[in-house]
Amino acid sequence: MLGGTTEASVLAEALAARGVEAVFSYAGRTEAPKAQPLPQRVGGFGGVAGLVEYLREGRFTHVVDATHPFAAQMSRNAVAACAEAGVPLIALERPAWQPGPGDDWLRVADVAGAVAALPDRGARVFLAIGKQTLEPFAAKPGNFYLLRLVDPPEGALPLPDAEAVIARGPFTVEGDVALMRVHGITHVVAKNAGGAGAEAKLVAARELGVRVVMIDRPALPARQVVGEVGAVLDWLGHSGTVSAGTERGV
Ligand code: 3Y8
Ligand code: NAP
Repeated sequence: MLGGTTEASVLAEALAARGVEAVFSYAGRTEAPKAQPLPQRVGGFGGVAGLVEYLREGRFTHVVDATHPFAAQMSRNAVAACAEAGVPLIALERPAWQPGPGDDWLRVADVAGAVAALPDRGARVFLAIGKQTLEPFAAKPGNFYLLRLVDPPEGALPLPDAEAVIARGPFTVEGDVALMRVHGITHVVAKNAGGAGAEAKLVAARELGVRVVMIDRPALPARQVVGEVGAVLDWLGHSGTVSAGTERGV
């Protein structure tokens, strides 16, 4: 299984409890990823060809893509590699967030759209989008940026007026309200990740009347998608049964 999300961790627990032979795969984006109750591998496969080879060598019978909705390259590679290797693929994905009453959202298509949507200067922006897509915001150096990163940044931040908090989710509403209040945040930039692990900042923004610039998910190729761990277990043929895993799910 391709992991790295809350849902992936829940699925890993369910597979381990049922004795399903499976391997949990991390990209290696963070220094100390959360331990899983399954054998783990860390690092890229080496593109589609590398994943095809890995699937064949490991004689995997199923692949579960439980990566993040913005891990678009991994998901695209999984579709191509599973088709080439003839291994069935299912994606476990949480629904996108929808704005509710009291929300002040501006939806944009991508990171460039998020930069364009911000004031040219004087805003105090909570960039809760990790560290991989920070550079584009240097186009608007006149704003203050509060970054939230999983690991301490190596070297200087790419933004002149910025501060980083080092924290790994899941986050709480009271924690995010306090964080945004103490920094006088006027805008939140978020990826439409869905799920509960990153939702706190949206509730906090609603309570504080702060504008949210919401980045829509990237388009992904057609594949079977389910929203619940139970549906993955049914697909694997393990719903409710504990069997000595003769099959290997990834
Ligand atoms: C390496 C594994 C679990 C999974 C927990 C979820 C919840 C907490 C919220 C904010 C938003 C952000 C970021 C975020 C969240 C969960 C989940 C989720 C967002 C870990 C993890 C890995 C990563 C990679 C990391 C990215 C970054 C994105 C931070 C582990 C903790 C912003 C996404 O420093 C970096 O390079 C970080 C890179 C990809 C996005 C980016 O572009 O920078 N996730 N996050 C996985 C791997 O190596 O394969 O270290 O334990 C997992 C989790 N992060 O099991 O409890 O399920 O979404 N992750 C976003 O949503 O915008 C933080 O701050 O409010
Ligand atoms: P990405 O841009 O879609 O993928 C880039 C490359 O990283 C892939 O082509 C693959 O390398 C490798 N990779 C990605 N996920 C992998 C995995 N689970 N196991 C093995 N290799 C993986 O990926 P990303 O957005 O950087 O996300 C990386 C990880 O962080 C994923 O596990 C994802 O679930 C997690 N995550 C991402 C976000 C986010 O906002 N993007 C949020 C929360 C968690 P090769 O081509 O060499 O195989």
